[in-house]
Amino acid sequence: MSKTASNVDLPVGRFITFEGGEGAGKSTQIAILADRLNGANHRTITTREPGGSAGAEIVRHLVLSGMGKFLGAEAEALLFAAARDDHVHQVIAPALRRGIWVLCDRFTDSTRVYQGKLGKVDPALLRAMERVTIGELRPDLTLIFDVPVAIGLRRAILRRGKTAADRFEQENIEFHEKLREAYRQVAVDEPERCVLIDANADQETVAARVWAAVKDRLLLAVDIGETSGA
Ligand code: Z5A
Repeated sequence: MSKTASNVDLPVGRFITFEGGEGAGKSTQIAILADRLNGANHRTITTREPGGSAGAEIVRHLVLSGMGKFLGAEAEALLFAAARDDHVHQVIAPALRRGIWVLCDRFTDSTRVYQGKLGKVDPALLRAMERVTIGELRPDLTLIFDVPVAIGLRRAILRRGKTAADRFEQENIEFHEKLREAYRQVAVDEPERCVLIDANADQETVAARVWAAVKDRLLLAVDIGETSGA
């Protein structure tokens, strides 16, 4: 979390966002990482977007039902922004100020990629919405889960079972291929913040990759009780 004049002297938690296409395994890995961090005495909460706060969950229902699609990409982006505004102010920022680690399933990169790159919403409009919704808040680390489209969609279908596909699962293969490419580009463009995680492996292997990235970027050896030779 970026330090601002109002929180500079307070304990500051770490903010990790999980990004990627359908069925990449984000939710699965968030739960595993939260257990691991809590076990290492870092108070940790998990949350998600759209949603994560009472107001934002209402918007989640609206958007994922597909109602936003008929309003167009810009209006849909505004809905995600409204949800994020509530989520940041009610949940994320207060937790970080209390020194709690926040693991969030999707955040601003989802808007940049889904509504920006895929929906062709003007980047200037997206930046303006970010100024309003998140201010100076930035993830300390963004893990981008990369998996071949066919595998991700197969996982999403298996998980969904007989329930209906949501708004974005209904998009065609070309959409999902572009989505994957756009996310890979985010990792290339912002290497200080982002780590691309090869998620085309079993859950334990992916979890080990996630933990290695978190250790490397955010945890000093002393924090996790390891010696420098470990
Ligand atoms: N969206 C947007 O457009 N703009 C925005 O600003 C924001 C969001 C914030 C939210 O969907 C949608 O909103 C999203 C983008 C858009 N698009 N869609 N759809 P969501 O919250 O309902 O779902 P999601 O974020 O896309 O996640 P997901 O598809 O549910 O997948 P996941 O969390 O990455 O995967 P998972 O649930 O952990 O795993 C899926 C299945 O695979 C499950 O059965 C697991 O047991 C299994 N799995 C997990 N890992 C593995 C491995 N390693 N091997 C094999 N099987 C695995």
